[in-house]
Parts: sequence; C-alpha cells; structure tokens
Amino acid sequence: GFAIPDKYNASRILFDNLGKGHGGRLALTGPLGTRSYKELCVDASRWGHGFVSLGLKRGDRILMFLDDTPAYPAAFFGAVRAGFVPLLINTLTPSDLLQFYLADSGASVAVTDAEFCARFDAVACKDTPLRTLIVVNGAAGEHAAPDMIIAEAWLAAFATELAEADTGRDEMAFWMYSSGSTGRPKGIVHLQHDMAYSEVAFARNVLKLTPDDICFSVPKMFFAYGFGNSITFPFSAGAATLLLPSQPKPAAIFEAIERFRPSVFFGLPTLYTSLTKAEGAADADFSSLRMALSAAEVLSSEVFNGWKKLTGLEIVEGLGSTEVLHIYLSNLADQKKLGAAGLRVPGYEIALKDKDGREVGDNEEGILWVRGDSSTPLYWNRPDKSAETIREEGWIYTGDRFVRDSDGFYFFRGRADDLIKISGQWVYPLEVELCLAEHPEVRECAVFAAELPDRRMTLKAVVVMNSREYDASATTKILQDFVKAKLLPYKYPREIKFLDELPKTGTGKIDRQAVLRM
Ligand code: 3SK
Repeated sequence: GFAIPDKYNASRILFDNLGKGHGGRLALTGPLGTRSYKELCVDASRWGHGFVSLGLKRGDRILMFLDDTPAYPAAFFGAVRAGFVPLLINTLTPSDLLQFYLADSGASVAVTDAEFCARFDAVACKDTPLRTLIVVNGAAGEHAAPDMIIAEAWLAAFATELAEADTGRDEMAFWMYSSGSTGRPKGIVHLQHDMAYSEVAFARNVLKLTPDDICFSVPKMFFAYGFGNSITFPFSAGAATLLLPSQPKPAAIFEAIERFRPSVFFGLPTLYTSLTKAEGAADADFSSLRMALSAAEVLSSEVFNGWKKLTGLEIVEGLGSTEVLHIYLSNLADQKKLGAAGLRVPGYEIALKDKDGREVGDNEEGILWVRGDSSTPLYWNRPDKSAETIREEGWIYTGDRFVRDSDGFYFFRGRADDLIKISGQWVYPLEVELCLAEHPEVRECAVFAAELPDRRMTLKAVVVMNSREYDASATTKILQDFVKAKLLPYKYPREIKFLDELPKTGTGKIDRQAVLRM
C-alpha cells in the first residue's frame, strides 16, 4: 500500500520487475524498437554509470530534453538510481527559456535527441553551467555546449548492473517546470516516494493494470500526466508502454494503435476531438483498447459521445496537477458522471473552502485544496511562490473553483485567478500579453481567455500596431510566431483582432470588460 520505506529510491519502480520474475516481459514497444525489463534495466544501469563517470555528485541535476523513445526511461531511471536528479523538459521549449532552465537548475549535463541539438545554441548555453550535452537517437547537430557525447557508443562501455544510491524516501528525485505569470517558470521538485504514492493512489484504483496491459499515452513523458501514464503506472504493474516519438498526427496514432495493440489509451479533450473528427477514424481498428482516459481539460458530452460512437469506449475523466504529480479526482470505469472531474482518489484529502477558509457543504462552490503524499514540498528557489501554493501541513491551494454533489462527484466551475488551460496546459493570459507587448511594432495589446462552445478554453488578443500600414493576416502570423519563439509555443493567441485604439477606463487603463465584450 502507501507504506514506503525510509530508505527508498524511485528506480525500484523499474528494477523491482527483475525480482518479480518480469525480466523477460515486454517493458517498451513502439516504432523505435522494443525492450524487455531485463534489457531496459541494463540500459538504465549503463546510463547511471555514464553519469557517474562525468564526475556528477549526489543530487546534481541533469536536464532531459527528450522525445518519447526508449532512451528516455533508460536515462531517467539510470540518473535516479545513481542519485542524480533529472529535469523533465518540454521539447518545444525555445532557446531562451531553455537558458533559464539550465541556469535555474544548475544542470551541468543535458541529454537530448539528435534532432533537438540546435536548441542548445549560444542563447541557451550563455551564462549557464552546462558542460556536457549527451546526444541520443542519431548523430549530433550544431550546438554550443562545451563537450558533446554520442550516447550509443559511449554507453556500451559501462557495466550492465548498478547498485541503487542510498537515497531516503523524502530525498529529491526529479523536477518538472510549470508556467509563471511573468515568464519565470517554477521548478516543481518531486521526491523519491512520489511516483510510488501516485501509483498506489490512482493507478490501482482507477486503471487496475495487469502485466498484460500495454499503455499508450499521447501526452508526452515530460508532462506529469504522460510521465505517470507511460512510466510509473505500467512499470509498477510489470505492464508495457508504447512510446511514439514526435507530435503524431491522428493517422499515425491510429496506425500505432493497430500495429502495437495497446489496451489503455490516455488522451485529453483536444486530442479526442481531433481523433474523432480525423480522416480515417471510422476505419481504424480500436479493438485492442479496454480503457480510455482523459485529464487536463473539461471533457464535454460531445467529445465523450463522439469517442464512444467511434470506439465503443466511455472515456474516464480525471483531474490532477504537476504539483501533486498525477490525478487526485477521477471518475471510475463503473462509476462516472459526465461533466464531473470525478470522485476523490483514495490517498488524497480534498477540501472545498470559501475565501475565509471555511469548508463549504455539498452543492456549494469553494476553492479546491488537496493533500496527499505525492505532492511537491517546494518550488525550487521560489519561497514566495511556494508559500502561495504549498500551505500549512502539506495542503496545496489549487486555485480551482469546484462544487461537490451529494454523491461526492466534483464539478469544475472555473479558476479563482486568471490562469487557464489551453490544450491541457497552463497559461496566464498576462504572460502572453507581456510577451506580445515586447514586439517592436506593437503599440498596445490585451490578451484574454475565451470559452469555446465545447467548454475548452482559448486565448484571444486585441492589438494596436504602431503603424496603420499592415496586413492583418501576415501580421497575425508574425505576432503568433513571436510568442512561440519566446514562450512555450502552445501559448500563442489563437485569434488576434487589430484595432486603432484599445478601449480605456476613466483612469486611462485598458478597459478589460469592454475588451471582453468585443
Ligand atoms: O492536468 C491534469 O489534469 C494533470 C493530470 C495528471 C498529471 C498532471 C496534470 C497536470
């Protein structure tokens, strides 16, 4: 159950499979090849020895800028087993944000796919401690790191077994980054026991995996959602995971489902919408799937019904966060309500409180607080932000407004602040507004969230350009590309309206209420 020993290293999630007789079983499958548990443990051990050979010390950070291929779990578990701390970074990160991650974390070693080498350019590497770039899945391209290693040949020289570092259950294990309103993301620190805790809480109650399952998460491993789906949960059960690199189009997803026959599929509403509407959907073979999961955005009845019509499966919706590591509210295969984020997942305490901190009753709106032993103890180097979110006795303030019905199902009612989710990922409209305002041709702008008919959120901007001589469609593209190059690309405004002037309040500030009505 939830009892995790004081001495504990998260790599046991992979390596314990050897002691359970799963060595010969399939751990990974996909277009880049398969690995049995034995083979993956050998790969991970070699990675661990490789990192040690670079002179890293216990607790040192290693930045992982990796696509979903067999190299990722091997490098991740090798690093953790050897006592280092991987950072799981979104591969769409532009160079200047990458520079921030390197400087903030102090990582002197990074691992990346050959195709992403160019992202480690002079901008990314400037004023950072990065020394060595280790390249997987091909020959390295241009980069600005002082040293470079091609992983494949290098790893072959290391021993195939690695003893686990003498880590404690509450020692730092890995980090992920989340958005900040002023463009300064927060390093979310997770501890050695967090993966195991989220597995006992969520996977055993909701997924009920067996060693015969094959999990397939389209959301990538560098997202907390994909990380649990593709690594923690299948490996804890001796099951397999299907890894599909790149940003696959619907046809590639259908093809992967037909070819590799996963049994449990993880998506999010934006993805289910595009799969349901895609060409070829009606002819795809979904017969291997026994379960389909969704998180990160509210699932509408259109999406639920569309997927059910296509595949016969009723999507099981949940809600989690990177801070908690995975899902803490979830529907169940045999107990669900459409429109609800779900029931409390056992292992997590949930409280709905009013703004004075008093718990509200059923059918009353409150802000959701969550507590459970997989949640982050801190944002790295951000005592101010840590104090805002991680409150007394381990309670996390989510900022989400919810109502609980008398059956215990929780229904999302919006945010308490202006943070929103686009394609399942957080964005502050303010950070996009500040970014757009930096464009030399923009005189003033406002960026705001808008709800789509299917309840997903989108980002819109109104902009006044310096000159009246511009082509609206070309300028829209230029401004969208500008945001994509500065922030994570999903944060670009989907719609831009050009005005000669923005509406102002009596005190000369942008009248946001008037902007919203436009
Ligand atoms: O957004 C979510 O619902 C979620 C679910 C699992 C893990 C992480 C996140 C952010």
